[in-house]
Amino acid sequence: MGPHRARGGLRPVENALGALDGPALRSHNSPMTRPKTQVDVEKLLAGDRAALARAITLTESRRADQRAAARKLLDAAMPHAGKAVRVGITGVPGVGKSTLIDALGSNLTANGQRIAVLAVDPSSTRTGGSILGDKTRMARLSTDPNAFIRPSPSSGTLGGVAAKTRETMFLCEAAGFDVVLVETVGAGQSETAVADLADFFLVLMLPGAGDELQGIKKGVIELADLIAVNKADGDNAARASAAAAEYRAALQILTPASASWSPPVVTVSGLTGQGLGELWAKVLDHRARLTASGELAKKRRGQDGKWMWALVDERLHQRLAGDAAHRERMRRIERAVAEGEISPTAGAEEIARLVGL
Ligand SMILES: Nc1nc2c(ncn2[C@@H]2O[C@H](COP(=O)(O)OP(=O)(O)O)[C@@H](O)[C@H]2O)c(=O)[nH]1
Ligand SMILES: [Mg+2]
Repeated sequence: MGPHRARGGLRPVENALGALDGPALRSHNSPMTRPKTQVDVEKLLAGDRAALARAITLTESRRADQRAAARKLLDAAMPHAGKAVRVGITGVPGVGKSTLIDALGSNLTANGQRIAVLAVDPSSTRTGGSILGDKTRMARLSTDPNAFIRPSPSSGTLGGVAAKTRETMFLCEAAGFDVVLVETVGAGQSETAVADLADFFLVLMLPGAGDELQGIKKGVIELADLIAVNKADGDNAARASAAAAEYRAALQILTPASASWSPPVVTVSGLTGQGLGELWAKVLDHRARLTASGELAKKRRGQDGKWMWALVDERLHQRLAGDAAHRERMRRIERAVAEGEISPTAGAEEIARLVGL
């Protein structure tokens, strides 16, 4: 994409910059004097990847002054966000998410689109970070000038990580990315968090499913806008079709979340690329239907409300956990509750009092 792709109805960049008074965000400093976290908004909006990367780093900062600068930056970026197709992708580790994203994303960039890939993995501090592994699984996209790959922040509460991912998504959109793919591990609550920031939620399954739905909780099936049985290649092809039939039956007993969309089940192979064209056609069909019915706009507004509360939760959490004395006090309260010395209600009361609630 050219750096000055036209976007209809935008505020002039000068106005956006005008909203960003303050030393941390001035755009005229020479690179020599510019602090690492300073963001050139004009470059960000023109799609500059280095500016985008710096902007994301700024939003992930925990320093109070940088948090304030990050909020200003987001305010400037938000009017330019909102146009991307947002797809969340989940499935158990090993189901082939990264491989599929690499293939699907490469098809899309070959079509002239710019793709951002984000990851939500609140456990990555414990596992040592999976994104390096993911980058090797996304060999094509990681060297594609029209793709941008970014791991989730490596720590924080799930709500906080998801809130940061959401901010990252908005920044990518402001930088002109057409599609944002968010990968999450099929564990814990992260699927719900990702479903809450996506327009379309894609659940990947393995062939040879069986009734137990492979450790994926039934609640996740209910979130799916599409189930794709992956690895439908070679010897697996027949088993994949059988699994797809099972999931179709499982979905039939659920009431679809939308009157204009019944989640389909398809078979795909991220390895061979089989079925990926049909899969993307479904994403676009879903988009067209929910746009026409007004449901997409409504869904996004609902997500904004949840985002706001996630931000509030995160700030409260940081207020509590950011203070060593508070941390020690909370550990003691927790122990006292666990040992039955005080009631959970009394413990919560004491913790709330620490932040003046
Ligand atoms: N046969 C086959 N293997 C695949 C396919 N997609 C991924 N794999 C393999 O499955 C393993 C896990 O893939 P990966 O994309 O890292 O899964 P993730 O953990 O869900 O991101 C790797 O060894 C891949 O080569 C596929 O479509 N067909
Ligand atoms: Mg992966």
